[in-house]
This record gives sequence, C-alpha cells and structure tokens, in this order.
Amino acid sequence: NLQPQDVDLTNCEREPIHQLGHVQDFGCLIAVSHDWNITHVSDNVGRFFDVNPQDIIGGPLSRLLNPTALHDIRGRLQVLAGADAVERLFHLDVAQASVPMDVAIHMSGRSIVLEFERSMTRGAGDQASLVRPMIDRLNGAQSPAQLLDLAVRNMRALTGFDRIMLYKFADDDSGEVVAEVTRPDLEAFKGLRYPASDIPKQARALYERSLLRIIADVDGPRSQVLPERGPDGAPLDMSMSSLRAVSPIHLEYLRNMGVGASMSVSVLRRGKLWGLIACHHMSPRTLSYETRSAVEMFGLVLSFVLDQKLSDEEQTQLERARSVHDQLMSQVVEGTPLAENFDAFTNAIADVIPWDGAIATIGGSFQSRGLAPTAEAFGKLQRFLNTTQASSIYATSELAKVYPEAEELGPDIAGILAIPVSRTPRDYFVLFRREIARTVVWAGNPDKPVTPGPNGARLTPRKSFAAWQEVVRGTSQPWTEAELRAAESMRTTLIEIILRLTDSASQDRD
Ligand code: BLA
Repeated sequence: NLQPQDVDLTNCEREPIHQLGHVQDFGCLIAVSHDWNITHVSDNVGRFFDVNPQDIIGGPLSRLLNPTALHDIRGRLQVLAGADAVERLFHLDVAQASVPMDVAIHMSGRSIVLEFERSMTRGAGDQASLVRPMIDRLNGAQSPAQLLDLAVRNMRALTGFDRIMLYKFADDDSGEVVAEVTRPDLEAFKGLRYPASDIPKQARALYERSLLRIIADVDGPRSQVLPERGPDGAPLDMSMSSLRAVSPIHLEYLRNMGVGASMSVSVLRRGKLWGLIACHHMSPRTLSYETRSAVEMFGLVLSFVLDQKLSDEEQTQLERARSVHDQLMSQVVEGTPLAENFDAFTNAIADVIPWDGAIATIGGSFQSRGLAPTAEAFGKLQRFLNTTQASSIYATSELAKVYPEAEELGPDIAGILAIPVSRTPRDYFVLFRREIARTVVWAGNPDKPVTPGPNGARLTPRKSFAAWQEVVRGTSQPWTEAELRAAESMRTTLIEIILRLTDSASQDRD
C-alpha cells in the first residue's frame, strides 16, 4: 500500500482510501472488541465525551456510555444484516448530562465500529417521511431522462446543496453529467465528460458497498484514529465508516473548483455502480445523520425505479427494431427496390441505432447520407471489410486502430457498423459514427480564477474534460449490445429482402 505522501496523479488507483486513518471532525469514532473493550478511538473524542483519548484505549466502553445506550447498541449489533450492513440509532441519550447523539454501528473485520455525531434532528423519522412523496414523483417519470431530472430537483429540495449532478458512468468508466440543477450564478456542467481516472477504480468499488459519503468541510480539520496500527499491524479498515476522511487528492480537486462541501450517493443497477448523485456546496455543509440516511434511501429507491425505466426503454427499443423489420418487409411486398427507399430505411434505423452517416452498396449502386465517405474512399474500406466474416456484422468504435487508412474516409469518422447483405460480390449496408470528442464541447468559462493546489491545474473540471478528450481521441460513441443485436437481426431481414427482390426480378424475366 502507498503511504499518503507518495500519492500523486500517476498512482491514484493504488491509494488505500479505506485506510487513511482519519475521520472528519463532525463526529468521533470508537472501535471496540467483542468483549466491549475500546481498541481504537479518534483523537477528537474529548469533544463528544468527557474523556481523553489516550486514557480510554484498552478500557471498557461502559466508562463512556450509560447502560441503556449500551443495551440499545448491542441490540442493533444483533440485527446487522451482512458484512457491509450499518445499523443506525438516532437521538440516543448516550451518557449522563450529554446531548443526544446519532450512532452508526458496523463491523470492520473483528472490530465493532461506533460513530457518534451530535443529533441535529429529533429522531422522529421526519426526514424519511419527506422522501415518501418524492418516491411517488419518481415513479411517475415517463423516461429515464425525465426520472434523472426529477431526481436532481428532488435532491436539491431534500439537501439544500448548491449544485446537484447526476453523473453517469460509461462502459469505459468515464463519466458524463446527464442531469443537473444548480444555483443560477454557477457554471453548468451538464453534458460534460470526465475520464475514468477522476474517480479511481478503488473508489468506484467502494461506492458499490458504501452508498453515501459526505465531505462536510473541504478545509475542515481531520481527526486521527488511534492507534495508527492495531496489534495485527494494520490500520483500521474504514470502508463502511460514515465519518471517513477522504483522499487529499480529491480534496484538492474540490478546492480547485471552489467547492466547500461535497456529498455523493451511489446509483446502482443490479448491484453495479451505474452513476452517482454528486452534490456540491460552495461553503461547508453538514447534514444530520438522519437526513443523510433519508438521502441514502432516496438513492436506493432511485436505483430501483431507474432499473425499471431502463428496462422499459430497452423493451421499447426491441419493439422498434421489430417494427423496422416489418416496415422493410412491407416495402418488399410492395415491390419497391431497396435502393429507392434508402432515406426512409435509414430514418427508420436511426430510431433503433443512432448514426451520423450511412451508405448502401447494393447490386453495384452506391448511396450515402450524412457523415459518409465517397464511393471511391469506401471502395478501399470495402476491401478491408471483405476480410471480416461474411456471415456476421462487423463493428468498431475505433476504426483507425484496425484500419490505418481511416483518415481517408474523412477526418471525423471513428466508428463503423457494417452489415454484409450478400456474399459474392459482397454488398454492404454501413453506418458511421463521429469521433465523440468532437461531439462534446466545453461550454463553461475556460479559465475560472482558481489557485491550483500542489498538483497543479490538472485537478479541475476544465483539465479533466481535456484529459477525457485525449483519452477518447479517435473513438466514437460505442455500439451497444442492444444495437448490435438489432443490427444482426436487420442483416437477416435485409438478406431475405434482397433474395426476394432478386427472385422476383428473375421471375419477371422468365
Ligand atoms: C472521488 N471524484 C470523486 C468523487 C467525485 C469525483 C464525484 C466522489 C466523492 C465525492 O462525493 O465528492 C469527480 N466531481 C468529480 C467530477 C466532477 C465533480 C469529475 O464534481 C465534475 C464536475 N480525482 C481526480 C484525479 C484523481 C482523483 C486526477 O480528478 C487521481 C489521480 C482521485 N477522486 C479521487 C479519489 C476519490 C475521488 C481518490 C475518492 C475520494 C474518497 O471517497 O476517498
């Protein structure tokens, strides 16, 4: 594992963000063994309990908590469901003459981890009841896009953060801001893309287990967890900690953006991280544990509703693919040659497989639309395509990698999907996609005045966007599984059509 001082922009993926040894100062952490002796404590414990950290390590927890509180905590420990479960107690009277506290309870290895924050709510479940009507609203969404818009607006109402973004991951782990609400004076990030490295792999993996994190004060003090290493020689694993202090690299990123507080909630689809609801506040902002729990529940419900809406959309896409098939077949029945229907045909396909350009070479004719090569440039590409399997479609989103002459097709073409529709000579129907970096532009103020931290200007959204553009240079929007399946079934349809047309043409001659 890397030591904190050795982490830089080149090795972020190896930073052990679950073992940084600190908590944020708005709460304190106490870990105990199975027989309730204190094994770890954050050095700010004196701000929450009338004790010194050094005096209580190795002693019983009962020195800090009254018997009723201990009993309640024990009870919760018994119902912990699974290794990554966290139980919560709100508004608990933990000790004589102390203010009520909210307590998070979870297991880390063999330790029981307790995290205490002063209650900011009455513990009456008011926060959860706020989420209820929001769920009804989410359910009413007509599409995934509308759902995500509703989600960011409701999150703003629930949390009061200055900016709420829905950050969606792509197959290559880059991210896109697909929905956003923001304080009117702030620059908008919607539509922008960021490279996978902005949220490194271990962070994405952690966010599948632990669904919410808040950074209450980007410049706030952190409190060290003592001892640094336990008797087993390892630091306490804080993966599931609600107070976990976050990576200094990420803090620098937030500071460079002028952000004072950040919170993000995982959006999962079937257990896999699909996206994040990412929230910024321009000044420090702490939300009560009860509110954070309500927000986490909101995220869970959003995840389920989203899965449903995405599945509905996938179903609709399948149905559209079927209707393209029917449309094509009816044209054949009417005896119209395919070549005369190129526009109608490509329009129909666009509903199922979005494209930037299309060509058809069938029976010696050549037709093209949109971002497409000339007949001559295509002739050369066709020889390349003839080397692929005749019995299946061929697709790539990085043509230049396999076809060095890609540049000759036109500077923008990066993706092709070729559907062979006859054998010898091979006829093709081909769709083209534009290089993606050229389809997304930075809309914001290019040089917001920031004083970059020790790692320089790289840790800003502007530079992240530029980094993403570099990563995707020469690639198009990928062809999805569903699109490829639709293309494969379209190939069968097209072959059938061409056979019928040639059949009827030869019958006409007879
Ligand atoms: C974490 N990076 C994150 C998080 C987000 C981003 C949303 C989740 C933590 C949170 O809730 O704040 C990224 N935030 C963005 C992006 C925008 C934004 C892209 O607002 C755009 C508007 N970060 C980098 C680089 C590295 C890096 C280059 O940009 C490393 C080389 C590291 N980001 C990094 C780490 C975490 C992180 C380590 C995990 C923080 C943690 O949970 O401890």
